[in-house]
Amino acid sequence: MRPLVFLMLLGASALAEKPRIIFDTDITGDVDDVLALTMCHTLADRGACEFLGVTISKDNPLTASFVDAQNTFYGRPDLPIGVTRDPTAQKRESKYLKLADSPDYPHNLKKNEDAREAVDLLRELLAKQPDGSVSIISVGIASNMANLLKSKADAHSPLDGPALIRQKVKMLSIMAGAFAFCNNTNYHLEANVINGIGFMQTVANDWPDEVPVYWSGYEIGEALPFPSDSIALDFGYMPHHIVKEAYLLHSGPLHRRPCWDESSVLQAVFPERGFFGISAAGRVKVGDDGFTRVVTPGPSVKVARRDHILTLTSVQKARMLEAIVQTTVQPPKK
Ligand SMILES: [Ca+2]
Repeated sequence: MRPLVFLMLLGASALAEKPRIIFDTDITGDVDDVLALTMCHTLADRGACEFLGVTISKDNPLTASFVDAQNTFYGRPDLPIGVTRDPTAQKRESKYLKLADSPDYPHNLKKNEDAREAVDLLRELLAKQPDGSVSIISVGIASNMANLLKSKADAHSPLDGPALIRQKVKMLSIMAGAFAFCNNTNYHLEANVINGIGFMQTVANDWPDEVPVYWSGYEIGEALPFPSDSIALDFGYMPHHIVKEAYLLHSGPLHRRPCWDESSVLQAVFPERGFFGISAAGRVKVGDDGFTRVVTPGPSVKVARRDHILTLTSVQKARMLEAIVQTTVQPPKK
């Protein structure tokens, strides 16, 4: 093979390995979803990943409009958006979604009724990608992930949900649960689980064994407080900044909001960069009260090594927080 052809093929294969990400969010109550969505955009701008679309797992009439406003702000006005239409998905008020109605943030998609249904969009996006190439980042309740698992063959793919995931998904990077002492207890019941326990049990029970799941527990985000100084100082490059305004509406100027959801973005895009430690693999079990625990394989315990729990040393913590800040404050690409 001529060297040039070999190099071109090598380049093509390196490009093919760039993570293709889908961001599944409950962007309503907490503001870390907004910062995490920004990271999906800025990391795609830097060429670190390809951003395929956003699905929304909670119910609020302004979710799709806000996400479209933020996507437009970051130069992706046509990024596909899907919303859950599951009547059992949690309805949630928001302190910041009203920014979608501001003239400062123009965009086209104004009503959830005009957005795609989340699972239909997930199935279409997955079916169109190369095998094993998609990293799903899920940072809210698991309504969309559970309903994807329950989905049947359709016009997008002849495969059912688990088979489609097995074929197309490289990893699930999920913010859910608690796996260490955190929030002053060793029995923390984490919001993404307890606001939809049945959904999270479906994911823990039925996600295919062959597709790794990286769990960022409550303790990870709790160890990563977003610096309020950055909100005050780093977003002045635009007269109106949707991230800064959402953060201030939710947390005010002094609060250092934990970076729960941002951690899962970084793990999905840079899984081999050592931002985190990874605990012994096993199986996450979700109790009926929403408590999460890990069962590890042993001589008498036969469970697949599907689930990995993220851990942080103090050095990783500092490095990680700086990476989150720098990718969050990065201006939109012109
Ligand atoms: Ca969230």
